[in-house]
Amino acid sequence: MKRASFLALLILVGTALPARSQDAPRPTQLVKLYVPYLEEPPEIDGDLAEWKDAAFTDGVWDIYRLRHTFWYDEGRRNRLTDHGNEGHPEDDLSARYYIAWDDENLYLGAEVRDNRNDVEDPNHQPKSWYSKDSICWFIEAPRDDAPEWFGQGDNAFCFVIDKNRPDYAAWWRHGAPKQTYLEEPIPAEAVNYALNFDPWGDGEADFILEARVAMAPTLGQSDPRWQPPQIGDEYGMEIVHCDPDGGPYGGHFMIYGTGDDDATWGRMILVGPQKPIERRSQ
Ligand SMILES: [Ca+2]
Ligand SMILES: [Ca+2]
Ligand SMILES: [Ca+2]
Ligand SMILES: [Ca+2]
Repeated sequence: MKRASFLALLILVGTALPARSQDAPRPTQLVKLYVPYLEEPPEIDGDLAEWKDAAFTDGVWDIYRLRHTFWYDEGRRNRLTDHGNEGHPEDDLSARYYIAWDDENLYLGAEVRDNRNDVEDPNHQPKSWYSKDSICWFIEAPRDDAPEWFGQGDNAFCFVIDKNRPDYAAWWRHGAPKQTYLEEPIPAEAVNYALNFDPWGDGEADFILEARVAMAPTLGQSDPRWQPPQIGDEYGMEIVHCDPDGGPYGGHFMIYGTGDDDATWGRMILVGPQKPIERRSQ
């Protein structure tokens, strides 16, 4: 193939990608995630100890576990990068995620092992959490079966793992009636979050994130059908965890879904309080 036509082909393939991601067959399965009610509001201080046993968590996620999920798409939706100074894949990124709710708030937490903190973004925009170390919870509330791309009811609560806590570090991408992809910081009165770096004393890029997001000023703005939460309500949820580690875009995990199409997000059922797992004495 001549160089010029090869380049033309590359450009064609490149420009076709966004359309392809919308047209791609979506998985025929959805996960169900039973998210418990918290009876005692946690203190947002970067330590999850007081509520992690009462929250939804399904254990450690790393690239090996993701490889065996039905939504896995190697190199595209789920990937890590090697810039020549990265550890083994399991040391590159692994995390436990926590989520719970009460009458007013969603509680979001993560305990993360990362080999490098990277929030430098050469093409920085306030909305570009996806090219910095960040964790983002995609929530549709209430869930419906219509596939939408950040339309009415779709929200992303994104936390950039930056010790300087810039204004854009708690970001809200969302839809609204007849509007899509609205981009703004989470309203200050609707969010509180804490970061605790190197919590286990053996990795400076390791961290704990603890956050509270008020639902009425966020979910309630995105969809007028949203009502104060009740046991049995169904939301949609996906987690996107970005890990550039020195590259422009870099690695990311997508968990419970395949991207911005909210019809692929897991079914998040609001349930009552959960007792901690009891261990037997023998
Ligand atoms: Ca706490
Ligand atoms: Ca990493
Ligand atoms: Ca939808
Ligand atoms: Ca990182």
